[in-house]
Amino acid sequence: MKHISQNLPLLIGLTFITLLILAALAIPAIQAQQGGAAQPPAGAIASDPVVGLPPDSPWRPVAQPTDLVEVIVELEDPPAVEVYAQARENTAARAVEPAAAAQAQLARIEQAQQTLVSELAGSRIGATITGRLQRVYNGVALQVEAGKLDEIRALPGVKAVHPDGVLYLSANNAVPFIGAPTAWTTGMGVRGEGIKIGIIDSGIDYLHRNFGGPGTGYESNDRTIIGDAPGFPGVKIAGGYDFVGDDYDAGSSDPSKRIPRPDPDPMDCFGHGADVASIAAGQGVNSDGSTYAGPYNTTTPFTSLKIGPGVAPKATLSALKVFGCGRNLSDSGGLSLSVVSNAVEWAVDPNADGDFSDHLDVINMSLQRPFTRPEDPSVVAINNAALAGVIATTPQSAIRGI
Ligand SMILES: [Ca+2]
Ligand SMILES: [Ca+2]
Ligand SMILES: [Ca+2]
Repeated sequence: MKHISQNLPLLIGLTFITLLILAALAIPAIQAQQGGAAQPPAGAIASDPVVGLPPDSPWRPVAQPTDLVEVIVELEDPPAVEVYAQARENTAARAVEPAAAAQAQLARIEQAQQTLVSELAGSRIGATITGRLQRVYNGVALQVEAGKLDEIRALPGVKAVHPDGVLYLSANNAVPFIGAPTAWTTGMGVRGEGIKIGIIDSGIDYLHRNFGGPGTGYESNDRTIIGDAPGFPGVKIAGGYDFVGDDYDAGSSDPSKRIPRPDPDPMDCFGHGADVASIAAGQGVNSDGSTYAGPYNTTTPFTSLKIGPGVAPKATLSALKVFGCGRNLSDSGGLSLSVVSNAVEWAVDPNADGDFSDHLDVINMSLQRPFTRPEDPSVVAINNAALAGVIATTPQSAIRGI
């Protein structure tokens, strides 16, 4: 109880901020759903590489044995966060500290995955490994010829083989202001202090003044390396990662584009993630283009600001980039369930040391998917992230699909 009471103000603040962000982001998502935006972009249906969709799906593709498909191979052992949560619940015994229990489970999983990966990537099956999940899901993501799937299912230690389905960006721009000053002053006085929000989206423009950046240098920034431009990692955009690289597109007919090529720089290349981040925690921009420095209360000069502050202007952000740069500005391309699961995995353990005490508080995903199944790895991953204390906010249409 001592632990809970010490953290009560943060917990209340967190819940409050989460509800506000959810309210802000749900409005356009519901509109998009009513407008039929749950359809994938034109041209993507015929090339959707998903296998194993429901039999009544109008998008069920006909995969030839030599067609390359993307799947997630689930292993038998539970993911590390389940073991972590069990150890934490067992406070009386405390035989093993939660972090130590999680690290031991990660070591077990790593060993089993290495054995499996050597089979999968060997000459008999010839798969290309595209990702590995250990914290919120125990699985290996890969691209392989469709004709090899039965062989994979028969390998020792394999629990199931899931299609690594495609998600799309939720239409989610021009969000109306939702009355944050009321929240700042009449709620708990909450402005996001001490709260860490992850934006799972197209990246964040950390050079933008709305996030305390210099407002210049976008063109000269190399989007595959960090250290060549200011602002990342920085005070406002405290962390993040590019899980896919700019050329990635899970909905492409070109199999090579469906393979993520990560890099450390999560710079946004078409603005959606920066918009979502702005709504959640932008600092605001003055009429002269400089960063608004506060205060965040009823005196905040909204009418004269170029960009108003977000719901939680004092929160820190992590830029979890899961989209490539798309075929054009209005079409972001797609991402796979394994990629979004990888981002959730990062949110649970940002420094990847197996101790989940540094987890983010909130993750936002403005994503959608036409079909959902409870066993979809991303559904399992998001549910498991809650065991470590990570709250997921998604627009209503996306909840069905992730
Ligand atoms: Ca860079
Ligand atoms: Ca990048
Ligand atoms: Ca950690």
